[in-house]
Amino acid sequence: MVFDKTLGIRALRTMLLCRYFEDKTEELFSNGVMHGTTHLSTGQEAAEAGLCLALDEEDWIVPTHRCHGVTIARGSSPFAMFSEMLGSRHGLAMGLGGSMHMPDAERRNLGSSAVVGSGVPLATGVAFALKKNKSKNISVAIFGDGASSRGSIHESMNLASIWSLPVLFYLENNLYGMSASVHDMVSAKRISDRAAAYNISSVQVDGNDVEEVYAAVRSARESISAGNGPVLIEAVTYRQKGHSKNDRRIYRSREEEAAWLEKDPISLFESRLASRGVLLERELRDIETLARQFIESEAEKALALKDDILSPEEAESLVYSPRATLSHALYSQKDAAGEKCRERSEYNASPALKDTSPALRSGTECDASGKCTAQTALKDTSPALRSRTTEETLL
Ligand SMILES: Cc1ncc(C[n+]2csc(CCOP(=O)(O)OP(=O)(O)O)c2C)c(N)n1
Ligand SMILES: [Mg+2]
Repeated sequence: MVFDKTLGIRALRTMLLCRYFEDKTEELFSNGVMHGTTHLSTGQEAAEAGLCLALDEEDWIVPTHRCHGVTIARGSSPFAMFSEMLGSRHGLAMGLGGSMHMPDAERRNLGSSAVVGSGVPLATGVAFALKKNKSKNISVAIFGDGASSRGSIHESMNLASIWSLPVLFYLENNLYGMSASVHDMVSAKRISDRAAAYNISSVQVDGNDVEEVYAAVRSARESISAGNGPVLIEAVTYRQKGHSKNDRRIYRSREEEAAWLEKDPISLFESRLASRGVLLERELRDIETLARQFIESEAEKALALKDDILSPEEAESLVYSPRATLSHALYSQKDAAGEKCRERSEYNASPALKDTSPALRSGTECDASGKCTAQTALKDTSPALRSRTTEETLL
């Protein structure tokens, strides 16, 4: 597929923002300004931009732990992403999540988890909801080559196929899962071949070619949205940096890395735009400069506000699980009242535990059959839980 000038500039700018965001993140980690860990997707920009540009604004995505690029490409604010990693209240998860947790509901991004492959069943569930609500939108389950052997992904593909769910299984095959080469870890010649076992159509694309990725996603999206069931796209790419920080990459050769640098997705696309006469060298440099300046200024804003963190009380009011002592106290009250609650796990889910629910306090959580009704009661009385429920209903 050949992009027109508008889409070409958009794609280039998106990829540059992803690249410069990762460069800045690496710098801030190396300087000890950011803490924790981070997984850079430098080199995978075409796979990320090609995917996101081809989606509808109302489609849902569930990224992986290596989520920065896809989050940028989906249109999230780099300021909010830097803030997330710096731990401030201005972050996408108010600083509670960090590098691997960047949900952005406005952009239909459900966020990722550190548990490899865990987003795939979630995205499949989203697809189920979309189908139930007769939506034309799709859900995208993003996962890596390492994750591709996890059982939950195969269960998801099987169900999605049986129920003909509107889900795009998007495999970012960057050739490694930590230090393990895909060639040593996956028995199939191509990972995407596995889709056939679930009666799912699949295609393998050059994940460093933004136009090829975009075309494949557009066509898959069209088919999925028309009700033809799931599709799997395998975008073959390369992570140019280590798995996470502190990875000296002793499991692969410098020659291999150099060969893939030759196929850098941004350089390739810039040469293509120049050789087609779409953009002059000078225009390419201007786009680069503007993208870099934007990322720099977003980082500066985030750094200036990095100490603006949530108070412990605010942070606690945002987590699902109550403090152990609090939930233990509730169990004790219940036992003291001689009531048996068979579904105790239902006590764990409430951010509103410190909230206003008289029902929860009065110990009337079990109905005659022993079923816990606390959640229902909370839904009626707690604004916090009510709004969360509305969000869930939207799914
Ligand atoms: C269930 C689970 N198993 C193992 C890990 C440790 N782990 C973190 S990242 C990773 C590699 C994932 O590889 P891949 O799916 O290819 O994604 P990539 O890191 O290459 O983007 C592993 C094994 C984990 N976080 N969760
Ligand atoms: Mg991988």
